[in-house]
Amino acid sequence: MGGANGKSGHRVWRNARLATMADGAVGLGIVEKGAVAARDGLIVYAGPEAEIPAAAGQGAETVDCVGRWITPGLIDCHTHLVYAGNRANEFEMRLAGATYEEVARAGGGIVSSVKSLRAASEDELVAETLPRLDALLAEGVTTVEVKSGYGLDADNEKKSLRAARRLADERPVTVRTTCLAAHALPPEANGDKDAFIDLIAETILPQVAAEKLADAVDGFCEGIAFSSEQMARVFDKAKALGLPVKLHADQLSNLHGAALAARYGALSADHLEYTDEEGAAAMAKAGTVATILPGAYYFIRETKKPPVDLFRRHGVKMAVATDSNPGTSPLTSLLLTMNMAATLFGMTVDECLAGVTREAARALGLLEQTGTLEAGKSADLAIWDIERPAELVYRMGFNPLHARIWRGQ
Ligand code: DI6
Ligand code: FE
Repeated sequence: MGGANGKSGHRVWRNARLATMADGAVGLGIVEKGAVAARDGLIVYAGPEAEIPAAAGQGAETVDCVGRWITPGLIDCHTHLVYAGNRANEFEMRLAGATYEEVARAGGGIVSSVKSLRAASEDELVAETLPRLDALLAEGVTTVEVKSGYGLDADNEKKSLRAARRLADERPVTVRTTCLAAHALPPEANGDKDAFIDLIAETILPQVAAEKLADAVDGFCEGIAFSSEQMARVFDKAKALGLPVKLHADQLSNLHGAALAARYGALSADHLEYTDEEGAAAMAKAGTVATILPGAYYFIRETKKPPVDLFRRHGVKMAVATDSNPGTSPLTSLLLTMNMAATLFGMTVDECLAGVTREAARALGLLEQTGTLEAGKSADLAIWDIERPAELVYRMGFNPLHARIWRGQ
């Protein structure tokens, strides 16, 4: 490699069509005859090729895109990518008519993933996760969020988060980690949810924070998991430790998780099938992003859809993510996820594309760094063999990615 000036760190992609996704731009922020220039991993120019400043273009290595489309690199802002084994057996049991209770009694559910994760070494976790990460990257993902939540004790939560951090050493991708210790009750808690919340607040979160293993704290606020009062205790601790929060909210019932998340200024509230108008209004006021997760809705054959129209009316920003996990969304395609968000929930092409770029960056608190094609941001790009952006949402099981650029490379 190496450019005309002998440095590989200065490049221009020219003869391209851009969907800049810039905040405030009309629609996708389309530039028909566009160019993107990057220096030392940062975008120094994105706009009409005819207007590229001399300083941004001169001496750069030039890439002719031959009219291809460039979007920001995709961002999967909600995954449980680090786990061991899988739950295909449960899937088969459910297909044969078994109920959730029967699956759980046969040792299934989140607890079966906890058992597998605890038995796996950190190296094994990294090795098992890489193929899933590679599937995401193959479709242009440049930033991925990864949650813990299958460890459920201090050592195993930390092991998961360390494995997640190591993914960024193994592949050219930005990884954001989230501590989801409040995901489920581990067997050794003997049904005592409050005592487990104490363990999270007094032991797990302080250790995770001290070792800087998490960028945010999440929880599962649900009848089958934790109440809003219990989640509030976790969030109080997260705030005290200086960590932003997110929440699995209102997925299977309305425990007013969206409002709780908003009250804590959460970066995002996720799922939201049962969120009501009060919750949507609170999220809008707090600037909390609604993360829409159609994979789980599809896979567990939910019937209640998230109120996307309510979010539109209140001006709540919507992200779209895979929720990649072994139990309810064994999905590693953001392209298919966009198709599901459009087909199942009526999201528009523009909303889907914003949901996996700009709004996903916002949901991770990374909007200053990535998510749009704008000067000053990381040169994270996806270059596509398509004629129009709608093709990225329209196709199922086809990958038109031509190239993926992470931090200019
Ligand atoms: N909501 C979900 O759908 C998943 N976690 C969560 O908080 C379920 C994860 C699993 O079953 O392994
Ligand atoms: Fe999830």
